[in-house]
Amino acid sequence: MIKRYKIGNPIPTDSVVKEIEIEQGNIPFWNVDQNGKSIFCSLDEDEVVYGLGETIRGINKRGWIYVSNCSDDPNHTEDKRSLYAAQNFYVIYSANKSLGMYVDTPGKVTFDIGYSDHDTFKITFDDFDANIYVIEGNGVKEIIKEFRELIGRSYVAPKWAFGFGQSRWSYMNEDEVREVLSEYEKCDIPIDSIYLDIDYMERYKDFTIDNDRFPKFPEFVSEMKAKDVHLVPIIDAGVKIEDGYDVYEEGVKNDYFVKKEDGERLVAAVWPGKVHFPDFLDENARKWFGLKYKRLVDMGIDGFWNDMNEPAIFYTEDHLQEVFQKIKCYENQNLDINSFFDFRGCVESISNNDEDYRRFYHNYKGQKIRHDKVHNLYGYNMTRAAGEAFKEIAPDKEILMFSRSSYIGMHRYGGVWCGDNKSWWSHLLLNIQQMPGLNMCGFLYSGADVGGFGADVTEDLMLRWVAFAIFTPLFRNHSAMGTRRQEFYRFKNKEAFKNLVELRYSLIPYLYEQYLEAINGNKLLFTPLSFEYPEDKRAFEAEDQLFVGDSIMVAPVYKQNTTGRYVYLPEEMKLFRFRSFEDYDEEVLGKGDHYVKCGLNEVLIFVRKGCELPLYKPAKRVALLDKEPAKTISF
Ligand code: MIG
Repeated sequence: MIKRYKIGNPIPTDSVVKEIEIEQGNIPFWNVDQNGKSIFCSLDEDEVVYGLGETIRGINKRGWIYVSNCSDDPNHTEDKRSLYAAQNFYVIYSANKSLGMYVDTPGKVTFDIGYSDHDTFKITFDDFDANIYVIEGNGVKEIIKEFRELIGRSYVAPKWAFGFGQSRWSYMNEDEVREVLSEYEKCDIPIDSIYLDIDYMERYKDFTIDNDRFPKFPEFVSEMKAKDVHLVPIIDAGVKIEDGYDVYEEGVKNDYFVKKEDGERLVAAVWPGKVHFPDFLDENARKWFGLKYKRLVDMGIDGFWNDMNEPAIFYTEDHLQEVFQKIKCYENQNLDINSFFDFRGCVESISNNDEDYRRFYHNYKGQKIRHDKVHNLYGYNMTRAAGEAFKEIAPDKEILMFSRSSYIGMHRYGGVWCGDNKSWWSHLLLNIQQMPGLNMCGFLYSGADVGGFGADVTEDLMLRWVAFAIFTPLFRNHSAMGTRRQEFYRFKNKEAFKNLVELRYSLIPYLYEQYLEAINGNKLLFTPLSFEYPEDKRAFEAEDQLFVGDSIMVAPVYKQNTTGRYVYLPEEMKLFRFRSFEDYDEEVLGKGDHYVKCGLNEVLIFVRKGCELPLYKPAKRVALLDKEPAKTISF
């Protein structure tokens, strides 16, 4: 049962699709502190808090402080409080209690989940305005189901988007893309898509193609299509200020860009140099920007990723001027330690500065609203622009779309990737732990940059990462400019990569079916163990194992220089240790702890009692998979 409580006068977010009447009275279990702009409740010793979508740390959020404030921060270390997303749904859960809550408000919210006080959950609002949905029901899965019904059906990605995707910042021209494909083909590794990062554009202008690098783009798209390979270009939020660039000129003419208090358009800088930001919150601007995707769709493109939409800001013209002014004052000074730190801080403050988010306004539902008040809706509405337009420009096409920044509601228009992680073992674990929270919030099509985006990957990390990522809907190898090249064919043990990726293709029909079932039945694809075993304390602590769909459990290895790992089985299961689709061994393991061997070329799949897992003959493309499974493994 869902109840809605209203605090203050919340700005609508368009995240829920059902109208729920406002409840009078207090939020059950919670206290309100008007002065502190906060609400708080106590947590029992055995209660966990799951949810909040794409955040740092474990599946259980208890013991840290999380701030919903979409941020372009490429250092996902444990001390951070905000990443790219704002997904304010969670459940407070134990063997005898399940309470779901969705805190719907577009501004900054702080979730202190037993950080200041282990036994208190405190939520503090920048603006004390919110719709709070409280969901009580028959068990945690029922609560999640009700919540997902409230927010509407999740975006459905095309089946080919479950194929392997290779990305890199950036493949610079047609020939580089051709080479990537031919190297994969030489190694017999399946692949369905190749991503184009910002350098495919002409001077980083959205919806343009650099003619020197991709001289006949539509022909090139067809050439790839003929090989069943999809090209997936990136779109950035900022629109380059350049005379003669139609997107810029139309935006100016029709007043589609965000403006400052005085009515001047905000000038910021990102990859293209100086840009204006489209006002995605303005219905007309959203419609206009969305229809621009048609250009690429008309060239045969059927997949996109939306980036830099927190929005990321390298600097704004205004703030830059302020910084220069200040620097002048320091110039002839004898910098003592205080002024030195001030000086350094002043220069470092130019990017993604909070102050900049208070400098511009949106035209949102007929009102002028300062950006910081609706900050968390920006990326959502960029992706919504595309999603709404696709229905119009390509009603019969399935288009892949995922975004970096997100808010609940965006899950109806696209998926997400988890942004700029690093080639760290801890980020493989983070990838595992982010999946259930994302699913709870409606983001089923998701995944992290496999192998890690920043920093240099090692072959063993890549193998272990792939052994997990073959289960995530988005399975994309992506890395940053300047880092070690990490296409699978660059490594020594090409055979192992081939076998792992082939195993992914064997699993795709099962994964896709379970994915659709999770969407249509408002369930999770990745389920924490404790949801299935609420009475089992150990299941609550197993934060590095997940059920994937109804039939299987995975327990990935995420530590270097190990030959296996401890696995906790909440019930008897049958372990299949795969080296390839054809080569595997199996054994039944009883409830309890086991040290399970797992080589770098192996994947552990645990089949639950009474369950079956169909495996298909590996194919080089999703489109080439057989209609019927080659075999079914079961317990
Ligand atoms: O400031 O387009 O998260 O995936 O490769 C970096 C270049 C901008 C950030 C994205 C990343 C992408 C990169 N972008």
